[in-house]
Amino acid sequence: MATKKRYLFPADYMADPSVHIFNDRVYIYPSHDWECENVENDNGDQYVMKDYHVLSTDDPMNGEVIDHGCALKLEDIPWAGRQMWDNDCQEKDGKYYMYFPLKDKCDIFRIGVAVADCPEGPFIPQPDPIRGSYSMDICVLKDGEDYLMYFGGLWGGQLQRYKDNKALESAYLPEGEEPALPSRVVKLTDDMLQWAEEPKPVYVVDEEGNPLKANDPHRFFEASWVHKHNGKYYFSYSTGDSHLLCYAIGDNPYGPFTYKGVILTPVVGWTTHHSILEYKGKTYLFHHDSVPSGGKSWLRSLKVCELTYNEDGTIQTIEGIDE
Ligand code: FUB
Repeated sequence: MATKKRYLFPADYMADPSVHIFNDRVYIYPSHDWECENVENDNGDQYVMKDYHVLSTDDPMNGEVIDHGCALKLEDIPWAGRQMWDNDCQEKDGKYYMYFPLKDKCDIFRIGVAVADCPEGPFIPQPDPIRGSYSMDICVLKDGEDYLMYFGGLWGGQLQRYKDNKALESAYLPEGEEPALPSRVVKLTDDMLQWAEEPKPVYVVDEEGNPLKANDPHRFFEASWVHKHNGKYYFSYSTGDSHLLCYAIGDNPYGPFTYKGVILTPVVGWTTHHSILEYKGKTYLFHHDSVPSGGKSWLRSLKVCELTYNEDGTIQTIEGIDE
């Protein structure tokens, strides 16, 4: 049977939803797509986002979706160059911390933090990005007392420009049978404003414990998301140029995570990006596609559907294209 899906916010083009429950409501932190004149390229120059809105609802499939308005914009960020891509938000001690990737004035992705008193913002940016930060596509997991940031993405996401958290003289993207480039995970400091340690690679391995290879269509590309289910950690991600959302399961938030399968087959549009949330006894997949814009990959629309686990904890694959 086809999975019932809903376009969450037909009034505007938004993408890359990061979703959390705050004060018993579902808060959605998307990126905000804009029309652009640029030619589409592998650097993602067509993704010209320059602000963030926050949305919320108390019923993802049927309820009203409220747009709380602009929560943070490019011109308010002192170090801003261009392109506010996928953000995430977490709460600690009554404050809300938005983490966002943005290219600085030298066109290098850094990760910024902005702080608010309520989940809908407005968010006030820190004067500088997180020290030593790089790349994009952020997810922050609250794990007990710890807050763990996952980040990184290939091609336009610039992850191939770094090794052991240092910039390379020349970018290096593994090929063929070489191990795929992994996402990164790092603990945040108690004040939520910096990294508390050196980021570590997040390995996705096969059933024998070998890292997935660069030529595997199921390897990590971007859009890390981590959620917990029945005591296990689920690391899910986009495979970029093979256009899948995949997942892997582990016993530890730092991994390794054992590859398990495909969550969502390709959608209309180049990118696929998501989050997974359990709310009021149901599990939801939030994602985007480019159907409403007639396939323009840089004008995406937010979507939601229910996600179903099998008894063994694996996830049933959802079709990305509706009949
Ligand atoms: O929205 C810009 C970029 O496109 C995101 O950072 C990627 O995950 C992809 O969705």
